[in-house]
Amino acid sequence: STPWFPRKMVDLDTFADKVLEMGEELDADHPGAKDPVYRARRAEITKIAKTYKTGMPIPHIEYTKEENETWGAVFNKLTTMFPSHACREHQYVFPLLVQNCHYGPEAIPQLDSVSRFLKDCTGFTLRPVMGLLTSRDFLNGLAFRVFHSTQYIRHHSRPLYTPEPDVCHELLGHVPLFANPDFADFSQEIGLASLGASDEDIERLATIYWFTVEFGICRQGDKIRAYGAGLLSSFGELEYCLSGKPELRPFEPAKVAAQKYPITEYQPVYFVAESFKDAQMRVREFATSLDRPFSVRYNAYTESIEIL
Ligand code: H2B
Ligand code: FE
Repeated sequence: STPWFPRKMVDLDTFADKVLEMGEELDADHPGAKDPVYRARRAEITKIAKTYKTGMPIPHIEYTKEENETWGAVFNKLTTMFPSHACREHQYVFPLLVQNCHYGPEAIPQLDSVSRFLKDCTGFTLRPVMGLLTSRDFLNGLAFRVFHSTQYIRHHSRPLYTPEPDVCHELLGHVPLFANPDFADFSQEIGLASLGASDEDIERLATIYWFTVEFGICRQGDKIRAYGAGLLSSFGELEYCLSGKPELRPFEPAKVAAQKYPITEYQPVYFVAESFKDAQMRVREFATSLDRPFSVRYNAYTESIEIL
């Protein structure tokens, strides 16, 4: 039988308290695990995500001086690399985020302002989330052009390291790409394919997501550039992925879907997309090979899924 999936935007409200590992309890090797002040602050911020409902503005967070400084350290380090390493779509949008959403080294931008900006660009919106969702829930959100975003920041003791998504990863890595129409379509395509998919197919789609939205690189003229958020938010790996050392292969979803990958070290292989449009068409084609007795379409007027 077909696994349950969200049919209307409000169905996403059911994801709020279904977070994995680090949602409420921090892993022992997390830099903030033994810091009670950090843990209390995390709990305060994730409470917003726990009670958030569709249609609400995302509550404003008054970030502390320490949190803003952590952000500033990450922002200053990464922005030196974007001109030479980020794809042109990321570079196009970044100054618009500075103008419209107060991106800059001084203070962490507010998710609500960023979400409104994305809505104007591509119809994507952000929802606050307590921590890692299951792959199924997370991908299902993309079908609605919804990106689940953390709102807390990494521990100040290691500004350039985090074992999990945080607001730096979301705002500097993911957000700029969701403002691009072709990338938005591409991401939604993975989301649509995930609705009601079998567990095995969710695993395949999560792997495709990993090698594209998180660790994708793309060809731009005679150069290659990074578009994956895991790369764009990691000073070390952003340098490494374009260094000529790792293996590069063409983006073919059926092959990508079967590729094993490490999650705590740099990737030994990256897949190169020719363009987001091309990648979307390939994922759409791949989706028809998945084991699902129906197809789906998103109705943007009613913000609901139609079953075909
Ligand atoms: N949950 C959250 N909150 N953020 C993510 O980036 C994320 C997730 N990534 N769940 C998902 C899993 C990804 O690793 C794939 C789809 O499994
Ligand atoms: Fe991510």
